[in-house]
Amino acid sequence: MAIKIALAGNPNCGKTTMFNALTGANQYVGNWPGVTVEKKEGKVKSKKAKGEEVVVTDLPGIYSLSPYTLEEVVSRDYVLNENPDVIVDLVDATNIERNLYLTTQLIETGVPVVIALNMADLIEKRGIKIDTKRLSMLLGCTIVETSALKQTGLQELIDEAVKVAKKKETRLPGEIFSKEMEAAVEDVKGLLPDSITEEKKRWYAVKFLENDSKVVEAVKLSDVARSTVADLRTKIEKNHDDDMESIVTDERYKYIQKIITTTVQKGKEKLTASD
Ligand code: BGO
Repeated sequence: MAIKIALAGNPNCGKTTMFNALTGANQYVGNWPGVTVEKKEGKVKSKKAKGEEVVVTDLPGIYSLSPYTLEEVVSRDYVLNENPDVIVDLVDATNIERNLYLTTQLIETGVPVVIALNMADLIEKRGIKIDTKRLSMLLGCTIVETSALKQTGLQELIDEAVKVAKKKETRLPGEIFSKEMEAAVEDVKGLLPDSITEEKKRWYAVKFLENDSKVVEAVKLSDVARSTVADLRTKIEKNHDDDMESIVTDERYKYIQKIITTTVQKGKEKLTASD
């Protein structure tokens, strides 16, 4: 069986450039089943694969794993249901705060993540300083600096992804939310059916708290479990005087802000992507 790498990231993070640089002529283009969203897959080489085939699937560019756009649904269905061995998450180093919003959600799916810190060629030019070692430690995943444009770091990235894929070791994320939210997530995890594997439970628990329509439809809970989730949601929403999705979004950004403060020094304001 081939090693499956899912390439994920925000629009404009350089995913198309990266995919083309990685796969060259070895790619085929189709559509995702049932939708008119383009699906691209390609083969890559890695000595670490020891003869096994390595296939990269380019997921649509997205900002979040919400259920609101076709691209988001296609991406999350692939990550959760098609069992990729590893996610390579492209993070635009010049726009790190926004990009990490998706990263925190990808990590929660339980699929191992390797971060490609892309646009690395612009880091120095823009006077940005990133403590990748510390950032990697805080997020619990390896980070490889890449420039899809200048084609640097690409083989190292694939080798690292294959290494992580072969280890088959999930590193569950540390605490992201406030104590109150984390406690609710733990409670909901305990209510989920066994059909959801242990490593995926956190992602589903957050989605149940958010009342994500597609998840609620796909995963049947008992009446008691459903009303327990609803009670937890109502209590937190009342405490915050806000709706759950906004609370989760706010807390994610607070977490990102906290880790960014100790790992990233921003430089000059944005020049163009090709500088
Ligand atoms: C234009 N470094 C730099 N400097 N730029 C990069 C890198 C990198 O590592 N990776 C990608 N880019 P996409 P999505 C452009 O097209 O791959 C650039 O949406 C331009 N075009 O070249 O399309 C890449 O697939 C005119 O820039 O991203 C592209 O994720 C002026 O980032 C842009 C300036 O890459 C988005 C940039 C006519």
